[in-house]
Amino acid sequence: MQDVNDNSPVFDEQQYLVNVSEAAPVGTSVVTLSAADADTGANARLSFHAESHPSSPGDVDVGSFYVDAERGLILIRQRLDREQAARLKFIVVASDAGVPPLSSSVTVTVSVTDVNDNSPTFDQAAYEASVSDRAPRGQFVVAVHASDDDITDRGRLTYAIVDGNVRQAFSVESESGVITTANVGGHRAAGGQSVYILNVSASDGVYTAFSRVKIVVEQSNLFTPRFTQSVFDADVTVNQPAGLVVTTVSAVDRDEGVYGDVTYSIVGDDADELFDIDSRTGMFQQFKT
Ligand SMILES: [Ca+2]
Ligand SMILES: [Ca+2]
Ligand SMILES: [Ca+2]
Ligand SMILES: [Ca+2]
Repeated sequence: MQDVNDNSPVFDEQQYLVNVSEAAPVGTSVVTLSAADADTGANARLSFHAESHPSSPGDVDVGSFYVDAERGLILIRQRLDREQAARLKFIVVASDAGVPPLSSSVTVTVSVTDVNDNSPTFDQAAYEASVSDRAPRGQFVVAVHASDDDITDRGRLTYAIVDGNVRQAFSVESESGVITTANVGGHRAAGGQSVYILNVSASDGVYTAFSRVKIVVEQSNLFTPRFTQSVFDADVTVNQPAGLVVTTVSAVDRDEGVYGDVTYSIVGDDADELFDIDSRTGMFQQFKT
């Protein structure tokens, strides 16, 4: 008696959920689908093919896989990238060879698991900050931050200062990226500098990114000007032409920059009517008497 094709193929599973590493090479087998057909002969001889899922139209998801028509074996056809597509969904249809054929379909969902295949990236190529040279140890200066597309590296990046940290003036908290003062105070007395260019790194344990941090150490006013002599003697004669130089006083200030600039002035009720001083040079001149 001739068999009638009155049974559709039936998949062993209602749906297939599989995990595949994004590092799996092309050709890796993902899963083997299995279906049964209660008929006999050609009416039960099954073949498989893939179609795009209504929720993932287009060829991207289904195109990532190759379906072996006879065995129901699914292989990776194109390299997977979790950062591009973390979940791929498609339909596999099982058809018998009856005339006409009967078929049924099942959804295959592939979750792509993460590997560390991306480098961290700093939010900024360069950072700038300033801090007083009298800042106490541990004062906040600036926070650097990097991100990483790999989900397994979220919150796991570590930061370091790899170059430019003369005399260990600064330190960075390896987990937060917060840069604080470590040895800035008194840096000038130790011959320190006023501008630091730090090279900082962010690492996920395999890949490392770099950024630049410019820190200006603002000078504070530490020293009082001191005259080079406690007394400057000068002879003054009457009837001299105005402008005769009587003497030149000088004082030094150990501060750098503007705080080290010394200006001169005469203090006294009468003296400034008789004499004039050059505020920049300290040159002391007599008015006509
Ligand atoms: Ca059948
Ligand atoms: Ca990737
Ligand atoms: Ca990474
Ligand atoms: Ca990854």
